[in-house]
Amino acid sequence: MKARQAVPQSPGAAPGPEPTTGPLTFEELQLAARNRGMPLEALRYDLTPTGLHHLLVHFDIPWIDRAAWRLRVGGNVRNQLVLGLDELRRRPRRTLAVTFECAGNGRARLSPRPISQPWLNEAVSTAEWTGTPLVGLLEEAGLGPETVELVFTGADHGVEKGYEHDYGRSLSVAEATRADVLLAYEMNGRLLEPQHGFPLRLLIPGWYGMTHVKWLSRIDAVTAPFDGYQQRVAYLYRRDAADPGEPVTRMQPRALLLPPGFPDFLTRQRTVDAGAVLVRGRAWSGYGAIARVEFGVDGQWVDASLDPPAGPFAWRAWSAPWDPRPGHHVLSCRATDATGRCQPTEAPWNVQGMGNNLVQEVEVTVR
Ligand SMILES: Nc1nc2c(c(=O)[nH]1)N[C@H]1C(S)=C(S)[C@@H](COP(=O)(O)O)O[C@H]1N2
Ligand SMILES: [Mo]
Repeated sequence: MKARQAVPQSPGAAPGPEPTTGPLTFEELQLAARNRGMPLEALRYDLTPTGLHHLLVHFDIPWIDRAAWRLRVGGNVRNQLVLGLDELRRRPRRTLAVTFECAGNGRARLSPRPISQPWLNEAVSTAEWTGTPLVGLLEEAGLGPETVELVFTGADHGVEKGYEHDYGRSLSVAEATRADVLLAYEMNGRLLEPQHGFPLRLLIPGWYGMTHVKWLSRIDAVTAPFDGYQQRVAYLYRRDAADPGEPVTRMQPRALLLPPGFPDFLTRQRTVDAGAVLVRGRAWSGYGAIARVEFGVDGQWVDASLDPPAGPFAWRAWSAPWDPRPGHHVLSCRATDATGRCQPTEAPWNVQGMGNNLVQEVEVTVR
């Protein structure tokens, strides 16, 4: 057996590579070739087809034997629970359309660029998730009164910045017992695909992706805040190495537009024929309903029309008419939510490149 002592067992976190303004590194290419975004033309769909849903896997997709797999609920509870997939499927069922985004979406548009999965704008999708509400299971388990958090552990295992661990995240009791938090076993009406967490994942509408723990194997009630790597080190907004940071939680507002016209293979620059077009897109926020979307052409903004909301946790469709004049143009859009949060025109830099909701820009040439 290989010595495991070489790898620290507590999340002290070895320093990672320095941010860079240079070309894409080999490490970023390795990550980008495994993980993928939603092609922006898929903004057409209310529900992203499963094969077009964005994907982010920190380690390897674990192999899980359906018959042998169990979810264990333990820790500070009165009744430990051990449940198979069929038992979970017999419990109360709820389906929700949920938009979620990787917290690193926009990272590659930062300067200098933190070295990790190099997302541009495309790490977002919406699916219909079916599962059983977590709160019912927690009531059955009976949380001990000193419980402060629930820890959710996946079956995947690896090393990150020198710290070896099973992927795990925690939630406060208040957040975990919200009625809309699901243990999901179906995505768009079918059992989860291996890459999306088969057989079970956590789904907490409104939050960035890292909290939706895939390949769920354990839920533990704990009496002290969880200090696993993915909780205490990985998902923080930190201004610099000395900053203890703020946890990354809910999604910042963002609007995206479906690039009009057709692309150049290599540069992705767009060509559009002159003549009126309706530019369409989607907008979402984890803090509140989308209240406004603006559409910009060369820095001139107009209000877009909003479609009726498709549900409390799904992105909202918008559209804006555009009468393109021949020449080169930059199209953009920006969302404001019911809490007044909006998108910046300068990227909000932080050490790990989290939550960069800088407005999208699409370059087009009208002919
Ligand atoms: N167990 C486990 N859960 C995980 C991850 C992971 O690597 N392991 N990645 C997280 C991150 S960072 C994101 S953005 C979402 C991505 O979910 P998707 O691949 O189904 O889109 O899963 C989250 N859940
Ligand atoms: Mo993510």
